[in-house]
Amino acid sequence: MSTPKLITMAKMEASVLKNKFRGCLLGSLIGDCTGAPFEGDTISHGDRLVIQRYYDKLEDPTFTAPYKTYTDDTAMMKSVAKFLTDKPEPDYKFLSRLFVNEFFKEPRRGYGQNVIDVFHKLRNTKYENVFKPASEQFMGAGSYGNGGAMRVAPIALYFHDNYKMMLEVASNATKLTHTNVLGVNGALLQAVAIQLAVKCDPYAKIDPERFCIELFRRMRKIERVEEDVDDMEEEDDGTREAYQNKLRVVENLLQRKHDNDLEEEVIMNLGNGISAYESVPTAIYCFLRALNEISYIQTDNVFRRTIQYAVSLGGDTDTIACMAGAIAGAYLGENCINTSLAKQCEYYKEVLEMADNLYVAKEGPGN
Ligand code: AR6
Ligand code: MG
Repeated sequence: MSTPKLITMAKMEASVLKNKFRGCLLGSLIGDCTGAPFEGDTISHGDRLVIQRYYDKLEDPTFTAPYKTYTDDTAMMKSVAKFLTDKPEPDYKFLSRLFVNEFFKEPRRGYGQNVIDVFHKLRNTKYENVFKPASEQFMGAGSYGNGGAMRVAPIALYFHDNYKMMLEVASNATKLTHTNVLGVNGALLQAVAIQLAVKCDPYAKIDPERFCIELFRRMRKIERVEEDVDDMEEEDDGTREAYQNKLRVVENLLQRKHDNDLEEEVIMNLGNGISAYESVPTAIYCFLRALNEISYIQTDNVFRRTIQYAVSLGGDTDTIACMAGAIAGAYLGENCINTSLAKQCEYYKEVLEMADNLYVAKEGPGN
C-alpha cells in the first residue's frame, strides 16, 4: 500500500505565510521557555501529571506568575534573525559578532562550554577568521552539540523558497560554532523539517509517515555529499548515514501504537541529550507523534501536545521542545498557538516583531 501524499501548497496566501513565520519563531520561544525548568530531569509516569497541570496553568488566562525566561536557544536565534534582516547578503563575520556580543551582554543563559570557548577565541583573534576557532575545538573534531540546530529556524523561514541557499547558509551559520559533521547535519535536518512544515497546508492533516519519508530522501542527498568528500578507504565510524538511520527509527516508532511505556524506547533509541544526533530526530518524532492523540496528554491543541510531549521525555527539554515547537509552529501558524501560553514567555512580543521583520525582509514591505 502506498503512503498518501503530503498536502503541500504550491502557492500560499501572504497572510498564511506570515502567520507561519510568527508561529515558527513563537513555537521555538515557547518550547525553550517552558521546557527550561525541566532541563536534565528524568521524567517518571507521575511527573507527566505534574507537566500536564503545568501546561494547564500556563494556558489559563487568569493565571499570573513571573514569566518563564528564555535560554541560549532563543538568545542565539535572535542573532540569526538579525543577521538575515539587517544585511542583504549573508555576512558571517557580522553573525559571529552578534553571537559574541549577545553572550557577553548576558552570559548566564545556559550556554554550552564549547561555545563559550569559541566566543572567547573569536573576540581574542578580532574575528580574523570566523570559522577557525570552532574548527579547532575538540582536538579538531568540532562540536556535535545541538546548538546549530536550536537556532536555525530563521534561516529555514527566510529561505523557504530556496532550498540550496537554505542548506548553504544553515551550514555556514552552524560552522561558526559547530563543525562536526553530526552537528552540521543535525542543523540541516532541523532546517529541512521546518521548511517542509512551512510548505504543508495548515488546514490539512499531515501524514506522519509521509513527512518522515520526505525527510529521509533529503537527508540521503545531504549525507551523500559528505560521503563523496570522505576518504573512501576510511572505516565508517557510523556518522556517514547517521541521520538516515535515525529517521528509519523515527518511522518505525511512529508505526507503533502509542502506549505509556513507548517513551522508554524513544529515549533509548532516539535519545534526549545535548548532541544534535540525540535530539534533532527526537524533536521531529515529537512533532509527528503529537499530530495524533497521546493518552496522558489532555489537550486538543497539536502545538501544545508537541511541546508537552517533548518535555515529558526529559533530558535536554528546553532545546528539544524548542526545536519541536519551531516545526509545529511552522506547520500550524501563530493562530493555533494559545495566546495565554505565549504571554507567559519572556520576549514574546519581541519574537513576534522579529518574525514580522524577517517576513518583510524576505517578501518585501507590501506583502
Ligand atoms: N567531543 C566530545 N564532547 C562533545 C563534542 C565532541 N566532539 N561536541 C560536543 N560535545 P556545545 P551547544 C559535548 O558547547 O551545542 C545548552 O544547554 C561537550 O560536553 O557546542 O551550543 C544548549 O541549550 C560540550 O560542552 O553546546 C543546548 O541544549 C557539549 O557537548 C546544549 O547545551 C555541548 O556542546 C548544547 O548546546
Ligand atoms: Mg538547551
